[in-house]
Amino acid sequence: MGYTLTEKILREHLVNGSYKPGEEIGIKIDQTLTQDATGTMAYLQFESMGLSKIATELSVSYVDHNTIQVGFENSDDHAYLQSIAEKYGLYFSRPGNGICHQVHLERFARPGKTLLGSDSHTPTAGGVGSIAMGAGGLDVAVAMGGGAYYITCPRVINVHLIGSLRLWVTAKDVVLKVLQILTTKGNVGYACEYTGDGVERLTVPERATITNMGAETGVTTSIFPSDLQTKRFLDAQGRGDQWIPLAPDEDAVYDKVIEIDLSQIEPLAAAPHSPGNVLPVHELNLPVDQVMIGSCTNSSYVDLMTVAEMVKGQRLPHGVSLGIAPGSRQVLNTIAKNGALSDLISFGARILESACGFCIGNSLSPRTDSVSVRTSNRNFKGRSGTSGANVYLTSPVVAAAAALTGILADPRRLKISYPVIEMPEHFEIDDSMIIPPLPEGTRSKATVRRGPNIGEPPINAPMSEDIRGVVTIKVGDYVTTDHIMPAGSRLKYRSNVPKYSEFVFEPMDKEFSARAATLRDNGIHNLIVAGVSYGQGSSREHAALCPMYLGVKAVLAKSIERIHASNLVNFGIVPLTFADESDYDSLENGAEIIIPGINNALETGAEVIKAISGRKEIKLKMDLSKRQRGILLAGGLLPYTVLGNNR
Ligand code: MIC
Ligand code: SF4
Repeated sequence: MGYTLTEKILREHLVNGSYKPGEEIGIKIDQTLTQDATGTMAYLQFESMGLSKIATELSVSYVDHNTIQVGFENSDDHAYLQSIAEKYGLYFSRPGNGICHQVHLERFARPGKTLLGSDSHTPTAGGVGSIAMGAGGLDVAVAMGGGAYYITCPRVINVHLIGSLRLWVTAKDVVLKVLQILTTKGNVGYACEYTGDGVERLTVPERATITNMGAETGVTTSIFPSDLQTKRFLDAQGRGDQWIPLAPDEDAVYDKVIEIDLSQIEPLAAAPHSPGNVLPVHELNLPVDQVMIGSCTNSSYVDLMTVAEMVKGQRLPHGVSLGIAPGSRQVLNTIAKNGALSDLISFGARILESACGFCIGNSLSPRTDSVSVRTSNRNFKGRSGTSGANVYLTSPVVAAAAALTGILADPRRLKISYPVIEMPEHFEIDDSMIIPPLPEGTRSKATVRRGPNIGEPPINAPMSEDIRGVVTIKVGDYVTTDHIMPAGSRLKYRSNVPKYSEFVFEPMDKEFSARAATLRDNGIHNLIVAGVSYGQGSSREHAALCPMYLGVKAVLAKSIERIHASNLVNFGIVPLTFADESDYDSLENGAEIIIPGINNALETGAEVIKAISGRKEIKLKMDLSKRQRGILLAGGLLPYTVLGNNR
């Protein structure tokens, strides 16, 4: 039986465990990336491991999330990150150089390599045949130090693409179709591997749109083969020497197969408030207030050129506001030089920095009750910065059509000819905003710059004998990390855990933080009760780190998403799932809970543990590896690693 491409690359990087889907394996990581919103904490954690340099082939620190710089906090973080890069031997991509995933794809991602990033959209690099995964910052810090990264050995879904896309239908519609089929839940522990003749006609930036938003299904990663399209892209980026051909074996066996005929896909949109809420655009016909084009999903050269061609010579309707954030300085400079930027400006677009910006809700929030059409990948309620807004996710051509007409509708009704834009044979290459690592002998002289907003990462105590506490909050299904630990205007506190902790669950329950802190100070443990798919979305480890700081000891949920579950373990919070889901109904806010003998259960490897609430006994599943139990006993991955365990 042949190997899937996922299996081939993972087997080559296997350093712990045996390759059996469903079991935990340790993987050697070749490349890491961080961004500033998760990176500062990751490097603080790296520093506390006491290592003198990074042990990866390549690590890049990007600044793309917090570039608004209102107040000193963001700039202090940037200075800290630059000084860390100087000291430990990282590349540093300066603010203004672009969004981490877009820049990594352009300049660093390589077929056959493993990449771990402290951002959930790291799988973007799967577009060039890399096994690229998102993780919490602490996991990335450990990988930078040479430690393995642990995942559940994935089952592989084969997404078999046949046929060709019709005009006005794009890669974004392909991934929206995948989301319609797979939904945003139930895919934990899987990887998506794309094959079929339809793949051959998709360029690398198109593939990257698909692997990027694959994150919304909850799969560990998504990957395309490395073929002549990959070679064409790497050649155009002046990196042709890094190309190697990679494909699954002819007789590879997959755990699931989905076939999609590209010629049958229509322009689609994800309606509020989930990327999995996918509908054909022609069913919508909605008046639009705002259109935002950009993000790591859709801000490539071809994406923006297509938009520019569509709007050239036209005028933006008075009721619509249009913002455009090119994904990288390479893209921005190219459209500046060829005149397309001027077409966009003349049309009425507001040109934003090459950064995450609007996507993370830290600028251009739409007005209350508005309809905002965005080319990004997440439309969770309130993520745009306006909880009353209705955000629809679409392709750039659907977004441009909405900007032209003020209506979110099928772009084919515009009756204009489709501007076919080719990927250039040579991209403009200028890496002057990427500072390379200093030669090794000069690094130790670099001093780390720490502003007043940057605190030490808090370290948890080892696991107590029993958990004795109360349900401090009970939440429903699909609670995202944006609900647990809001970004937007609160983002600037990422390096200041006590301050950021004041905003845990802010969008759902403003009193949570104060309530939890009081209980913690009185020696009472906090517990979170949740429904299905708890912790969807971002990789932000603050959604575990800050609850840990507030004294949360366990999450009792119907199910928990992959990255968040590992983050909980990394910060000493026990992820538990109900053996009988109906027990969820019996636990109310404020209910007292005792989980006797948790420490012992972790030590002995029990798979089920009993919790007592009043007269009721509740069975909870502990689906944890031996290593994860060790981490929980130590109080988290940092104490566990400092104790010398994670090699
Ligand atoms: C996101 O898109 O939600 C983010 C902001 O990029 C996060 C990372 C973060 O919270 O800093 C992600 O996707 O992991
Ligand atoms: Fe940045 Fe948005 Fe991409 Fe997250 S999803 S990395 S916030 S552009």
